[in-house]
Amino acid sequence: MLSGQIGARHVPNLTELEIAAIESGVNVADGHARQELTSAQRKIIDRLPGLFAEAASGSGAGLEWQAKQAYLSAVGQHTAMVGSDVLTCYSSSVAMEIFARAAYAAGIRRVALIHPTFDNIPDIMRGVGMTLAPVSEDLLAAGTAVLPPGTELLLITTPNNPTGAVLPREALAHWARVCAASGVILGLDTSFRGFDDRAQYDHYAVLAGEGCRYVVIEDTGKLWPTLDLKAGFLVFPRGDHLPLRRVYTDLLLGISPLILLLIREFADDAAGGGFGELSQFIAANRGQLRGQLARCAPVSFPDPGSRISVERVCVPARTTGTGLWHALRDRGVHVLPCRQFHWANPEAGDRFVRVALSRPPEMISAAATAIRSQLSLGLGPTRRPGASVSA
Ligand code: EGV
Repeated sequence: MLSGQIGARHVPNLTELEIAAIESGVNVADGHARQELTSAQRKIIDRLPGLFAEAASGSGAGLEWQAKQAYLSAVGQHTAMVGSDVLTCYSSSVAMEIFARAAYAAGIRRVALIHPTFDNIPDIMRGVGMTLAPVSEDLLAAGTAVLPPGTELLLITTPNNPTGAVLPREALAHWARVCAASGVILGLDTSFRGFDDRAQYDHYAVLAGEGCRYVVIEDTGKLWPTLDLKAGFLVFPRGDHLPLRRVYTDLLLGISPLILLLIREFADDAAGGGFGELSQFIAANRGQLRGQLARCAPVSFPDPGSRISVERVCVPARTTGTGLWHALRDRGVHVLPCRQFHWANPEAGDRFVRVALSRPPEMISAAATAIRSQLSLGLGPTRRPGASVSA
């Protein structure tokens, strides 16, 4: 059942590779936020003792409502709190696990899942016993995909990880209509939407308008360098009969009010200009990576429109994503190979590596330098004598 186990040979999942990267060297592997705090964010952190006291004395329910409201409105989801219930989890993966278990308990077995996407989503779904069918992100965005017969849950990551592809409003309305007409539940993982205002139209207004059953996973975890103090929100129509609250309470009573308070503060800052600053920061890192690689290395960028905090790099034909990942790792530079993102067709993912952009600019530059010099090795005559090969 565990997809990481193929016979006796262990194929690591992407998170295992990310953990290895944290230990040492240049880590542009995981998608967590590891850039410096902005000055406005620093001011919030400087108030931590006071925030701790407020969290300790405040009313739990009031604080939770404020945090949800602050975050959801900062990402444009103004009607989310009107017709939905919101359960607060320690991470979006915890929310996904709860969703999967609740869906399984309700008898759901057949899931149509966006392809490619981060491997822990198919792994969590398979882990509870679901059968998966891949649906291409392009056909989902175009609204032209045909759902496999018998689909009971359609699960879409938007913006998608690692491609940054966004499900446009018309496509969301289309899939919500299809789901409403056929009794399919529409699941969305919107963890990266804070980076891209094209994913910040009010999804809940569309979902409610079409009358479909939905479960949305929202996430603060990729946005702010809060040392993984974050929340995943599990959002569903009030009165829906999936046993989400029951599974949730099997696992959690709630999350720390200090985290909720930090989210309220960071979300208010985001709405008041912090998201603008964040997109400029990520765009600058993306420009830096693309610029440094475009000048020297025979690579291309398959996701020109992406605004999320990771960037795919297409490797030259003579190598693979796994090959480049391995060679870079030997130099102490950690990217992610992309095989596992293509969970139904790993070979297709081996054309790419993924570079995290939520890092200090110097780290992006060091990673780009290493990629460039690694790829200039073995190119024969084009290799410049004396070119630096160190990271
Ligand atoms: C990314 C890793 C898991 C995940 C990393 C991620 N955590 N597996 N619970 O947060 O894109 O690097 O999503």
